[in-house]
Amino acid sequence: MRTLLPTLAAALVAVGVASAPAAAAPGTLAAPDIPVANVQAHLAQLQSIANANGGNRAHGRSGYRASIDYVQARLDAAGYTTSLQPFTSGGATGWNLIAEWPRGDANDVIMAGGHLDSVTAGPGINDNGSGSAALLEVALTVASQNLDPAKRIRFGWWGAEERGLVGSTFYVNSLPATERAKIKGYVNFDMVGSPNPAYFVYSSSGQPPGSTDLQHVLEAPFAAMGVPTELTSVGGRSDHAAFANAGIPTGGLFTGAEGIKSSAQAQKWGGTAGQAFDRCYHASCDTSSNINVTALDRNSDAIAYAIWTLSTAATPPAGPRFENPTDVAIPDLSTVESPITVTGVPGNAPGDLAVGVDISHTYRGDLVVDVIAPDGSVYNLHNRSGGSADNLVATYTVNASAEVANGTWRLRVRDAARADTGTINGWSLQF
Ligand code: DPN
Ligand code: ZN
Ligand code: CA
Repeated sequence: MRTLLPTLAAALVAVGVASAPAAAAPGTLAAPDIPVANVQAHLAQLQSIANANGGNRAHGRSGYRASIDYVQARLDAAGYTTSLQPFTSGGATGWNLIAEWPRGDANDVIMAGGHLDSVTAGPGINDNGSGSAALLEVALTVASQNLDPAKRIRFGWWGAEERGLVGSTFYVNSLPATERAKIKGYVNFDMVGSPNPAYFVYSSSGQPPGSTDLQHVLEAPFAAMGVPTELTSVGGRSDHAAFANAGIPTGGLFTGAEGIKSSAQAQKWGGTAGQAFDRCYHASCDTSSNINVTALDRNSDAIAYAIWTLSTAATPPAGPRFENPTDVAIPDLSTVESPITVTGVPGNAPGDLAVGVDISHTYRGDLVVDVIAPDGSVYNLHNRSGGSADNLVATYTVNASAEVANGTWRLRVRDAARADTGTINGWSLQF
């Protein structure tokens, strides 16, 4: 049993949340401790389903449909509004299961999801029974606590992830633009009980603006538990990808797949160095015994913390926003600038000035990007990281509280290496 309360205030400051969750009374936890035994009980059900259906829960097989039916029945009984979204892949029908907690602002949606299908080789208990079961138990806890959030909470259990992110891509592509715009963030949970676990949080680097807040909200509970985390770039390997492609902020948790645990990682997390995080990844031995219960427990609690924090936080009142959408070419080996003139903002800039940057470039490791305050003070945003990845589309938080807000701010971009070039598509300052 652990409490997230002592560091809650610090965590909330870290994510820029203005006030504590409305439901938290003094002396109670800000987010419930999810009993891992309940998550394990869902995993046992998924294992039984695989056992009764030829050993797997894969797209197009009876074990997938039985998995959907199990999760949906539990959610329906708890008061969720659920729906199945059918799609076709490889000549077989698959389904996404969408569940909404029918409270909070329907125009302001926080989504959490993970894939429910396994590979055909085995029952897929860590990949991704673990994320599916943790999400289910958190959803049931939202219901049992009768959570009354400011935002609408929507859960997704995706089909056919293992065939190439098919279900989640279908879901996002089916949403009209007005519906997409209502989704303020998506957090993904794919493999959260690996037997030789890492504690990875999806890095916001290269993800849509706003993803940094999600990264922080997923890091905070581990900090409160005293568990070190590492950032990981999961790229297009799981179901957050479709949301990111649509410009929706994304984040997630991951305890590792076929990657090998280093000795430094074994030292801080325990487990076995030189061995895969999950030796049964995509194999027949990904069964109920292929789970590290401590990792499953910590991740389930972290998911609950994120859902509670994201859904109950009042959106902090936004200050004025300024932008310069003018294209500025970035020739090879050159320095260019784009100005924004700020007027009518009294006093100094905030400690969390949000600087949105949208740069197209063929090699972002070439770039040094600074924001320059009206008095000439330089704040570095990006210094040649990211290697051969292209474009730099990100929002940076700058402590600009020493700067007078009014005046001309400049985005300075230096291309410091030969060959690749780009364009500043635009940038913004959110006070
Ligand atoms: N997408 C996972 C799978 O289903 O195989 C593996 C994975 C999950 C990789 C999360 C990276 C991050
Ligand atoms: Zn997976
Ligand atoms: Ca260059």
